[in-house]
Amino acid sequence: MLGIFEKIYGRTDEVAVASAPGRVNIIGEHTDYNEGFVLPTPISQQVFVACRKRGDSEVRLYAKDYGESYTFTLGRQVFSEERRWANYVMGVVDAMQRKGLHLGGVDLVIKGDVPQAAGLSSSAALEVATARALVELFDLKVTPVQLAYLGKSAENDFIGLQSGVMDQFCASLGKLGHALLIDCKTNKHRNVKIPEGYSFVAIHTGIRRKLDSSAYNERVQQCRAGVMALQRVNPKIQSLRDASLTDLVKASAGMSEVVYKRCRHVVLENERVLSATAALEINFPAKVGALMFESHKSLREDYDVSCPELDALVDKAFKTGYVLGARLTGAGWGGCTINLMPKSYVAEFVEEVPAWYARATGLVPEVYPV
Ligand code: NG1
Repeated sequence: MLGIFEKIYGRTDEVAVASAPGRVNIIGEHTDYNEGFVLPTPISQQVFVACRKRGDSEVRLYAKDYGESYTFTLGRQVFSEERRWANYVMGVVDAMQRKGLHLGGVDLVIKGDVPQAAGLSSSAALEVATARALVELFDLKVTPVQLAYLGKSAENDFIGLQSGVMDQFCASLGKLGHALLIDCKTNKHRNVKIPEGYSFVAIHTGIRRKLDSSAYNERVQQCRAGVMALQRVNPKIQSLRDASLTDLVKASAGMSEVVYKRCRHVVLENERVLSATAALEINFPAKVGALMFESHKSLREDYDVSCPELDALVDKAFKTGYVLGARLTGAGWGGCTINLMPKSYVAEFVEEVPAWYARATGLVPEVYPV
């Protein structure tokens, strides 16, 4: 990292370096922006950010993986169509300034190996690594939870995606080898050890998921519509997190069928996250796996965010007989599935499933053991 920094900016004294990992979500999809529960785990791939003060208000960025630069002036950051990666840094700077955190100009380098557009949260890793590096460089007082919310604010207020806090929370507070249970309403969280002898393997469909913000934001709106209908039967409900299946049935006459199905996914997915956490804690991975298959079915049928390639991979995983659970991970519409299996079967999975998928679809899948 310092070698690249020196090559681009000439010196490496007083450089702050920080990193943050990507993540894969074990279970709890589209629950975070409904104040629900999620259970992601960090992956070993990370984004690194190195920066040094400049003494003026220019921010100069260099993205090693693209060989591209971008410069902006503090307080004048504007969304860039050509340098989309730069928006994540600008979004974090924007969020920090709005929080009254005092920054100056910097020279900054980014590099990383988190696969992009794969549902592995390279953007959250970049946001959290950027915020961490700036916090260290300017000696700011920011807690890890606040750091996660700075990243979320970059997404929501600068990029324009109404995403929840799961990815940034996991990038900021996750521990390798552990699942992180996050209560997105209270920010309570705890790391839960993944049982010895079991592995999660992510496999990419080869469909680069353009996080189609309109389809994602449409789901957010549908959930809000559901909450409004639920409030008419139970005014205490603030978000889908507060609703039970009984509330939903009572309120169903006041919502469209599509909204009802979206809400049903979220309400039941929250229950699945808590059950999966308990199952991990009592060392019962087969139960976690069964919940993962259920989650995928619900994402496909009720939330309508799957695609034929994701469904084919989940189906194939089921048919192996040794994969305990599989589901799409991340927002959906392409990207990865996550598969739970005994460690002793990882080699067989990695050999069998991608080759089958390539023959069946003509697409080249990448595999990421977690
Ligand atoms: P991915 O697809 O990994 O970017 C997105 C949201 C999450 C969450 C999931 C669905 C972003 C940056 N993140 O994750 O907050 O809502 O979808 O569970 O949009």
